[in-house]
Amino acid sequence: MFDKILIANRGEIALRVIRACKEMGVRTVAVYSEADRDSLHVRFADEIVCIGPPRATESYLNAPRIISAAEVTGAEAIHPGYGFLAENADFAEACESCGLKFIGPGADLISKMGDKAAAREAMLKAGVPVVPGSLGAVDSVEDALSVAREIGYPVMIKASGGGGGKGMRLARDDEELGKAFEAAAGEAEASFGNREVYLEKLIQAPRHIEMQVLCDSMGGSVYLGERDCSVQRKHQKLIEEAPSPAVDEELRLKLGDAAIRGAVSVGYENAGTVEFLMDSDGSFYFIEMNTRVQVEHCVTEMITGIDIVREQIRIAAGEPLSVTQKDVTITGHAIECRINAEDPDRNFAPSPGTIEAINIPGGPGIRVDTHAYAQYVIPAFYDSLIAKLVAYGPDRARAVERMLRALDEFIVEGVHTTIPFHRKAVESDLFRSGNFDTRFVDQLANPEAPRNTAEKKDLSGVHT
Ligand code: MV4
Repeated sequence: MFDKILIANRGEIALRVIRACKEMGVRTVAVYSEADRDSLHVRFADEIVCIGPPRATESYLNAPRIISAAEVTGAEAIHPGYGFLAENADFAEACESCGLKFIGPGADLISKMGDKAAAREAMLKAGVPVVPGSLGAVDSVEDALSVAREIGYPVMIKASGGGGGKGMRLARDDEELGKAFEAAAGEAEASFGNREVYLEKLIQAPRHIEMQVLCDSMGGSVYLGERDCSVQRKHQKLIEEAPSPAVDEELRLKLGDAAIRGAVSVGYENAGTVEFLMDSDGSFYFIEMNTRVQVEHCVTEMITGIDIVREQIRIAAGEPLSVTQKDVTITGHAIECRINAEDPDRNFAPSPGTIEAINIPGGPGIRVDTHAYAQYVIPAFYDSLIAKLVAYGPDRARAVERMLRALDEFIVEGVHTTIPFHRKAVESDLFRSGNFDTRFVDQLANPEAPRNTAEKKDLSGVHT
């Protein structure tokens, strides 16, 4: 096991990694920018290194400064958290070439799964269901047109270097495809330095279902159940839950088998998330694989009792997984609300500033992962997440009740937050029914809008 780990991140996830390290007797090094001098991850780390001014490119995105901090403190491994350099293959490569263990999959896997067209192709070859579309990238409008005619419109054009909704375009006919192709390739070139695009048939009103996997360095691999992340706004997840109200035991076995088959076939190591789109008849299709611990990993931890960050560190240290598949059981239901310093009444505009007062919820079944405290100054330089409020109950209905009770207790003064949005969302009949898809946020805002799908069965009671 490592003696000392450097956490190349900030905020709640840096604190989360420090917590796992402390429980394992591993010493911690926090890196921080001048804007985070008073942040909690700095307070609770064993050693701290200021790596630069607030701008991320001068601090949390600056690989040489992070690696230098590891060298001067004698850290043996680096945990990247999520965001920043967590899925940057060059950073992973740089760590390894400096004799530092990167806590995550190897650089080659990061770049392979980071190329969304190559990831698709690898999953297809592994027998994982993928969205009907092009085998890999499409290299001309003619190629795109022939694929579109084969799979049928409407189609999605996606950037190989994109992911998470970045660089996606819809085309409903040949004319739109011709225009969208050039625009998508141009935007991909500008955004990702890679103009490659691929095609997928549009899955109408999908649910966003993702499967958590853990693979160690000696062939051990498990899936920890799915998360339903359909409540998202502009590709930013707002509410996640585990298990999904739309997944029963039979479907969970299929999703888990597909996720493991895909992970093993690409030689995956460490924690990973296999993302699927699921349509209303329960068919599911691979879209992406994320090679990092995700913001929403907490809901999976609550229903399985497995510490995902602890497993990541164990795997990186060459130790076997603590569990085999037969040890993984799903008990109860967990829901996570992302509390962002944003103003839902002003189009979720960021609302940085000083937290004048804060009351953090507690009591039965409540977990709050946060770096916020009274008088903490939320910087404007980074993402707006200030807390993850997780409510756990023996079933979904109880988890909903608890979440509403906890949201009432969660008081933050001095900045706007998404708490009012979450209260409105979770108490809605649509959310309580469990019978929604990625159109949820729009439907919540426009309840009268026609829902152009046949009324589906109430899923609030679905429980495995
Ligand atoms: C799709 C899709 C429908 N059909 N792909 C990919 C990244 C993820 N964050 C959103 N993605 C989607 N990919 C095909 N072939 C629907 C989504 C999607 C979505 C798209 C637009 C607006 C909001 C969305 C929310 C979840 C999923």
